[in-house]
Amino acid sequence: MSKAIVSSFNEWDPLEEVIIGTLDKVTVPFLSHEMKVFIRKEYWDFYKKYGGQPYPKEFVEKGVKALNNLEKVLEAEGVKVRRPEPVRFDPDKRVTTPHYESTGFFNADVRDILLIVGDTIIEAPMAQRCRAFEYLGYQDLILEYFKSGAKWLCAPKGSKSSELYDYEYPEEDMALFRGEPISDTNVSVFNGRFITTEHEICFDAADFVRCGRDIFAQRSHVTNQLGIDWVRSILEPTYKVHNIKFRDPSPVHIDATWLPIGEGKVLSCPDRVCISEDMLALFKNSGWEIFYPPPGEAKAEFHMSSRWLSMNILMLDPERVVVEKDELATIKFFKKIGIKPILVDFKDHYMFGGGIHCATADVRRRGELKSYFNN
Ligand code: DAV
Repeated sequence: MSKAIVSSFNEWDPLEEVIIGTLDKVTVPFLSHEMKVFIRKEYWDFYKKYGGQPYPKEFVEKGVKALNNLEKVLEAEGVKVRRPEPVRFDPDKRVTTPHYESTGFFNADVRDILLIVGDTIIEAPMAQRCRAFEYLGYQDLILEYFKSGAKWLCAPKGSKSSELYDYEYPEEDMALFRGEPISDTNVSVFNGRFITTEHEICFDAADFVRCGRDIFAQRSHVTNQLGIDWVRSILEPTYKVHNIKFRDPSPVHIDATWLPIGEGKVLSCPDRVCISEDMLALFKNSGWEIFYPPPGEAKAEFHMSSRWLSMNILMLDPERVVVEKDELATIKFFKKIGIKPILVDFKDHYMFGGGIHCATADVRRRGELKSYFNN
């Protein structure tokens, strides 16, 4: 039995240790070009006005409380929770690189940055300029894990120069909010066009989900094919990294679209179904069942996400799931399929773009590396 502190191969083995991010010194991102696919249009004026400044205090206080609620619930379930050190740098400060100027954004959605595969922590380069330095908030914690025996890899950070972004990307195709049904099939993404180009490697860790020896990755606005190819080059031949595609006009992060919840069970967002024939065949031929959860219904602010944060859940083990307490339909759905919902008051974090899965990174799950597919 492995005693490694960092050891996590899938999304559902019994959870023993987890990182929850922080909203410490969260800063309103500038409405830069690449953020326009991410922020809902009705909030563009807010981001134009406040970009680079701290978020209004009352939003932050509520968001912090939501993260603390999650910490308490997980601890009560016997999970060891780690939080990053307080941010020591000044995220309000404008960062100047040889290619751009920006400010920091936030640290809460640790899933976006850290891809943990087995005993290896991979730091993602991130695609959005305002998130390029977010990794700084996790350095102490990762160093500690490194000293305890974990492997630590940093993906090529790239330059995030203007060549990485498609400045001609049509505005009418931006932030087609992910998850809301769309009738027009002629949107840019369906023709293989994204806000990021293939100029250099870029990815967010949250575009990857882990199922033992098989890892599924989507090309999105924040993860390009070079990013997926880099992860594949690092993890092969122990792991297979598959490209998977969904009918999503504005893909950013896979974990409110396609989320494995146990051996042979995956949640699929009904508004953005899988359109990769080969992947559907792989799941089917390996005996996997696809579950379609109901839409989210919590009353919350959604600045940069769809309402499908309801399915952005965290499995404690194959029998227990952490769900937002107001997502009543989702709670009912899990009960119906025999999974016990553990409730948390979390919706005030939604406005920062993430759900429960986003705000966490599972450091250790009790279990071994296995294959769940007939490849
Ligand atoms: O449905 O808007 C949310 C995931 C963000 N980390 C969505 C995707």
